[in-house]
Amino acid sequence: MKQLVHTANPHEKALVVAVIKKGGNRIEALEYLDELAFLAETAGAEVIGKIYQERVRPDRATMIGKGKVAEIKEMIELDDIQTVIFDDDLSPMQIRNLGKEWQIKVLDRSGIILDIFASRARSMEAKTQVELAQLQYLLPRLTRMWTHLSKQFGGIGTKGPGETQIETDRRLIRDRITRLKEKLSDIDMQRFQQRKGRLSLPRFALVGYTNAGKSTLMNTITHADTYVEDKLFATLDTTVRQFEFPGGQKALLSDTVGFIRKLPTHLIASFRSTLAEAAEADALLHVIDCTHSSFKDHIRVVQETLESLKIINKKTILVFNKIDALHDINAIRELEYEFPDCIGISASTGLNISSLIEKMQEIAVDNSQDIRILLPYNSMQLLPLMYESGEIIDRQDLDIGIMIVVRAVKDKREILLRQCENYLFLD
Ligand SMILES: Nc1nc2c(ncn2[C@@H]2O[C@H](COP(=O)(O)OP(=O)(O)OP(=O)(O)O)[C@@H](O)[C@H]2O)c(=O)[nH]1
Ligand SMILES: [Mg+2]
Repeated sequence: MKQLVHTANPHEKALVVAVIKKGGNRIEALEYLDELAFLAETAGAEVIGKIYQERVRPDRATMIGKGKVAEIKEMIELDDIQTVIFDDDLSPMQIRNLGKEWQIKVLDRSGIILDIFASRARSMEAKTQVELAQLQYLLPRLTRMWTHLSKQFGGIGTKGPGETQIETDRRLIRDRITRLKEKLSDIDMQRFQQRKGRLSLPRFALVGYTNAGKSTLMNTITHADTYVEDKLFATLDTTVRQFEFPGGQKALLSDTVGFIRKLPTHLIASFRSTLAEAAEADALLHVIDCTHSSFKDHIRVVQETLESLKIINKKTILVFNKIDALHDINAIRELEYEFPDCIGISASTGLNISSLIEKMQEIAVDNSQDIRILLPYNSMQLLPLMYESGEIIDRQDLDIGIMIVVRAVKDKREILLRQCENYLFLD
């Protein structure tokens, strides 16, 4: 299928708009409007204005009231605005009505997020996942007006399936969705095999809100060179790296896509395989930018997203990052009081990283155990199992057999103990 080729025009002028519930938390709503502006800028727009309207409930036909529609129309003409972006998902009818009234492109938060993902996807897996989510988002919105607008205006929010595809009927899109799902399940299977084939070491996964500093922490812990940027959704794929604790014990750390409020559900669903690494980890490092004014809300969003992915009851360390930029360093004491099992660090300066690593090592040690086995030469068929079960700490080829010490993680340990019951060497 042809991918859309429109690239975001860096000077596309945009307005961001939110409807705030009357009597609701206005400060929080305004912070989310700032976040929407950041998303729009990440997508390449220049945000000219942030507008909100307090309402008891959104207008069914236009989301905002008639007066606001007229006010925005004036701004559009005055400032040569090309796009209006809403914080909440718009219905196809609302998009149609507003597009007709303003004669410019009207998008919503999900559309922008999908657009950013589309421009950032590099691997085959990420591209397939994003395309699937885009098509699922597009399907109910496939109206003539939308098609008309996307052709006319291009740019941000229209980086979807190719124009020719938009004009074809829904059945074709449904067929494509089926094929993409099949392709993803093949990729899932490959990934599963890869993970199975990987050395059984204690596994940690970084999770957190976008821009919290996950990739920076990945680089600090594993001395790697993962892409870091002060933009939303710098990382879309999962990378896994091996690292060593002081003393030499090995473990794995994975970095993956960040979460955000109102992440389109299709997108979460299609990134399931990317997030499998977190689902199977022994423990999660939930990274939080504690300098962000809405960080508590970010914690909640991440927890809810993990729950929707059925990643629950995992051992989790709350990692309050960026403490180097905290105005009041004592604030970290309050956090420690409020959130037991948390730790304050700075991924970029290295502050307190060693305490974090200590905490991780405790988990790794709890989860793995050294097993000494004396394997006679007539039972060599069990030797590969030793290597699959964990890290080989010691191996001596003796006259009577091979003396081997395996550091096995919890789930592999039981199999190993069962199979080698007769050869355990207890000193
Ligand atoms: N002051 C300060 N900035 C940091 C720290 N850690 C990360 N940053 C900055 O925060 C921004 C985001 O960092 P990333 O590591 O890309 O964040 P991420 O969580 O991987 O983000 P996504 O991949 O987009 O979800 C970058 O500009 C980093 O330089 C820190 O400890 N202190
Ligand atoms: Mg990242």
